[in-house]
Amino acid sequence: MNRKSPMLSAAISRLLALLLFVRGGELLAAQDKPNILYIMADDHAAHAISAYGSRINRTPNLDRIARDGMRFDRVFCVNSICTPSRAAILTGKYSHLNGVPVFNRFDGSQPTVAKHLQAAGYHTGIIGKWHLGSDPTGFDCWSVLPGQGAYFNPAFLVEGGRTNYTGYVTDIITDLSLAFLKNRPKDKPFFLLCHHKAPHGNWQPDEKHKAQFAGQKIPEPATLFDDYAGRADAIRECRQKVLENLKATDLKVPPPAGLEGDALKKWKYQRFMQDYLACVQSVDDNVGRLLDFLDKEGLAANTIVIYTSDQGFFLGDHGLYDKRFMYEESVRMPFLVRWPGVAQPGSVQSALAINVDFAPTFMDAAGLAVPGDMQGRSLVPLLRGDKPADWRTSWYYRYYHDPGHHNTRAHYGVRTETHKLIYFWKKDQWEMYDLVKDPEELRNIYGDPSQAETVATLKAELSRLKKELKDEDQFANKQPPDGVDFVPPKSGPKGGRQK
Ligand SMILES: [Ca+2]
Repeated sequence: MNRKSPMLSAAISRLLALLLFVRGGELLAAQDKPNILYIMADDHAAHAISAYGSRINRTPNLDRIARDGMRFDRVFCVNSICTPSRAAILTGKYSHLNGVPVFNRFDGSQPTVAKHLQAAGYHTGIIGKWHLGSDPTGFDCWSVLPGQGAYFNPAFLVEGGRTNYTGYVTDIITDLSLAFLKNRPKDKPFFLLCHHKAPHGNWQPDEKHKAQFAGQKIPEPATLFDDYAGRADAIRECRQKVLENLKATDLKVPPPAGLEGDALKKWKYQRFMQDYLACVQSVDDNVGRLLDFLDKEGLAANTIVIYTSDQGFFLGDHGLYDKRFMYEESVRMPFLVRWPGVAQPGSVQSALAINVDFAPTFMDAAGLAVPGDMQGRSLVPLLRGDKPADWRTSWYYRYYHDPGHHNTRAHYGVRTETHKLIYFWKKDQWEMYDLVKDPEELRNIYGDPSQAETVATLKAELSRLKKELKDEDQFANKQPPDGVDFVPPKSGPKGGRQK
């Protein structure tokens, strides 16, 4: 029985050879896959990046990515707050399917792009702001801020405990990212999410930059004194207004005596923007450090570098700060991609893209099939400069956190190449904007009789998208409780973890 037939031996040999060949091929293929360095800031609006034509600051290192790669001009966040955007990016799914409509805990047992890439041989890491409550899954290495984290001397959660650091958070996130890159297994491609806390409120700049904007008059946005005429109630009712709602902890110094009304609003705008822009400047410096490292190590040619933010931000636009609303400044994400040999240097892409496209893009870039449960679409063809004939001409938005920190009304809507329709479903109020004639979204034309046909077309499109995306009002009337912000430790070395 021990005697093998020559035929069987030959078959086994062939099988072994084939296995070795496949194994070798896999290894070779793994090394050929591009590395992915995904850098995401928090609340960094595109209109505070010089590559996007900023009137208020210069960002030379972010501009390097745009100069050497592609600038996307129309990338949008489908639920414009921190935690839901992050869940949408990881899963490639809208909030109603990934289970994170508000600031609630992410169920880390669900599939994510990190898990898929890890399974395909990528060395995966997440460093910096996480804000999803549960421990990260799908990462070989993680070091994340608890909740929002601290600007100075931050603690980080790591596998099995916490580590305290001395210094400024943007520098430390970069240091830890560089350590990840230096210590990575060199025979594997890497997937690193470098997530900055900055420039999130309450905007605490580092020593190097804190005085940079102090003596300057930062140009005001054209809509700083928007009077909200003709709009739905939501914008009047919200508490994210520069004049009324910026707190003493946001402004840090009391306003000069006697200032009121428009003069006080102007002063508050200057004060918060000085700190916001100083925080951005540190992010820019630190992105430069990462780019320099890739150059020095010879990694730049095979590494996709992305710079984005979890959503946009009102920089005094419409008299507001923060995000949440479906207006352009809030939902528009910067998205700069350097991919040598694929994205043409200095190119610009204006196709409509959304943050649920990021996970499919990473899959596609890694040569993997996009899982059927992801709702986004790979941006790789757009990066190559080929816009598919059937590319989307509209996208769907839904915000749930009502009343939330800023008394912002829940709404959903659709944006096309030319128009935007918004429905505040708890108020049964509508807004519609013609983005070509009114790019600043000041004239609500929903009730204009001459627009009836456009209203009907957009309502039909809104219903179509809602159905296609399987939004069955899962969270329309009941939200999971908020639970991602850090709770101070009660006792013991592991206290304070969000489980
Ligand atoms: Ca954010």
